[in-house]
Amino acid sequence: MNDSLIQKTTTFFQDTFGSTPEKIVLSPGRINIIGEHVDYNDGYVLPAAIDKIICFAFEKSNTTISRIVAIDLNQEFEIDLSKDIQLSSTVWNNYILGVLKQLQDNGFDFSGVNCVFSSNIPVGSGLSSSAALECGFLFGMQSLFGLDISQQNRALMSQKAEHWVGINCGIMDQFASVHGLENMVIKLDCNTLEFEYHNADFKDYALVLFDSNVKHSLFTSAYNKRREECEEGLAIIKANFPEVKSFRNCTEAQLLTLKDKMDAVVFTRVHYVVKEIARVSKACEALDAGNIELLGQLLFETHDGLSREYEVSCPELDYLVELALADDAVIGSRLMGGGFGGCTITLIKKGKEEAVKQKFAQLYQEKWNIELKIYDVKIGNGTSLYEPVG
Ligand code: GAF
Repeated sequence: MNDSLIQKTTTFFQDTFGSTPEKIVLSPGRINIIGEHVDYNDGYVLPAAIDKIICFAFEKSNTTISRIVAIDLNQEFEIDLSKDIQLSSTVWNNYILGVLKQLQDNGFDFSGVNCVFSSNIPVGSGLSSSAALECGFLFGMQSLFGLDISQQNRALMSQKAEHWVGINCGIMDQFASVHGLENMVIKLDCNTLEFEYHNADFKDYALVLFDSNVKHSLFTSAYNKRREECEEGLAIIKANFPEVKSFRNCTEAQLLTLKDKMDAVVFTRVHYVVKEIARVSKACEALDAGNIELLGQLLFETHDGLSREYEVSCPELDYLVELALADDAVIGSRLMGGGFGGCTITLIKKGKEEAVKQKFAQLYQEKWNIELKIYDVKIGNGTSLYEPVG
């Protein structure tokens, strides 16, 4: 699948610029097994890079002008790096502009590029095509100009690019896109950025993504608001328990004593966060022990929290999880990513996937009159240079 994407991108580059690309970069989207909305709350997350990628082809332009072409959108833009970088009204341009701005703000020495890219990561599905865009573009710039940027800083600079665009996101997506390894999930401590790889062996179960095919427009505002609510809650926790430095050190018992001291909505949000951080460690242990049934149960619990307490679900996603709960072949399912649309991540007994997929697709179509998209994903490598063989 990715071979044809690489071929298409390379050919398009040659047709557009009349030369062979100097660098080809592959940059993946991500899934997250568990640990949702806890990255910006200093919690643990369990993401992985996937085999759906953006392919970039680059060369230096040898001027201050960069020309960037999005093949699939049939759109392009130019930016003169000798002028101030400003936000554009075209959203995808901003992820790239944000990376260029990061490079400038950090004093790196680089000039213009010619770049084309093409993707097979579904956009707006919660698979982090934006992180793949930032991390891949940054890696291309780093490789072309020999910039000294560590893997960790690549993730951090890409995250800052996204903040510049307007989403006050955590580090999970960019970290997974940069650090992914085939068949491994990453247990990431979002406080220290220490991480360890764990085998992604789901035994008798297959991971399937059901894409609700909806994206509700309140995503950005609601996402930033959740972050503010958590900050408000944490300030109250710290004022009452000075030994607690972040949510990870706060026990549920401590939090419950503060119920009357917090706004009811804020309490509900942070209650979810404290429980979700604890669930990630349990889930990782269950995965290591091959107890996939327990892992599945934890996914259902997470969805319940995201839907009722954190309120980042939507009726279409809740419906997909209801279908999962009612099906004997499914042991776990939850919305994945920021929410308000996008995908559920679902564990299905191997051998039963096709029947479940067919059933869900039919019922979903009947209920919402929307086509359910379905992706089987493999866990793949992080951002890398493509070296053609032979
Ligand atoms: C989005 C954000 F970009 C991540 O940082 C993370 O907060 C996620 O939503 C929710 O877990 O993907």
